[in-house]
Amino acid sequence: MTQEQFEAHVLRIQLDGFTVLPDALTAEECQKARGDLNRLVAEEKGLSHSSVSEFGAQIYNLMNKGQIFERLYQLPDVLHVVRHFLAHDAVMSSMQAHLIFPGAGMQSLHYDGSLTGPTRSFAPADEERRITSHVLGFNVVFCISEFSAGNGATRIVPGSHRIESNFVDKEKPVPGEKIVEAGEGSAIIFNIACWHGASPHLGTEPRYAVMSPWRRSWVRPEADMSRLVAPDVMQRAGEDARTIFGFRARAPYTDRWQWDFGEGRPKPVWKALDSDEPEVREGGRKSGRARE
Ligand SMILES: O=C(O)CCC(=O)C(=O)O
Repeated sequence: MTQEQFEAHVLRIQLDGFTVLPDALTAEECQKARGDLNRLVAEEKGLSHSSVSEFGAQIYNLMNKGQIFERLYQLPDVLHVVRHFLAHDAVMSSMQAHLIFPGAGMQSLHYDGSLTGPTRSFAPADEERRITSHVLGFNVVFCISEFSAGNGATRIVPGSHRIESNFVDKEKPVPGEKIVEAGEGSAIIFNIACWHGASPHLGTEPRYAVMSPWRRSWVRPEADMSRLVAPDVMQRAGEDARTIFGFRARAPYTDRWQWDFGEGRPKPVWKALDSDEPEVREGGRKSGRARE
């Protein structure tokens, strides 16, 4: 990406709330990802509480379920744009597929972040206003197959990221609403405060997408990736891994002198304090003190 292209993406995000990076993934990478998603849909279909249904499928924690998905947080152009708005220590908040099957209806317009914090406005003094002055999170939608009008592509209301009210009228058509048409391999990056939703699927082939949302390091993520990420995935993710998966964003849960801020965990001698079990933590306190 040239500097000129980067600046154009930044301006689009400021004006419209979203931009499209074409060719973020290659055709081969998309083909591999589709194969893995088909496998995962078949595997997860029969699980109790599975998110696979007649018209759609959500598959979570993809970084642990196929090596191809590890690419999605290693793309310099995507990271450049994300970090320009969310800072160098932005944290990946989740990684999930959203497949839409032929016949699926329209998903209501909504904005993200109302469960996890950034657009949650439930305190009386908020007077039903969201925080819109800064970008607090992005969703990054990877088009694992082409997005076109009629195949369930994401629709976005340009400029809606600036609306302070937390009310989204789901009934009325919204003027200026846009179906984002994008080629296979594109990455759609949008401010989570934008009103958006999937459009109806009138076609014949599934629409494949993988979402890798990002948050500021101090905003509660959709999932605590530091507890979810598999050890081999961490190892392959390189030196950025502890930032991307949110280890460095963890609040200390020890005395500050026992905490390694760079690593986002207790210092090795206090490792037992990492446990969720109070008995293990108590034993660790005794042996840590003896070893310090
Ligand atoms: O799949 C899409 O196009 C949008 C999905 C979405 O907005 C969501 O699941 O919150």
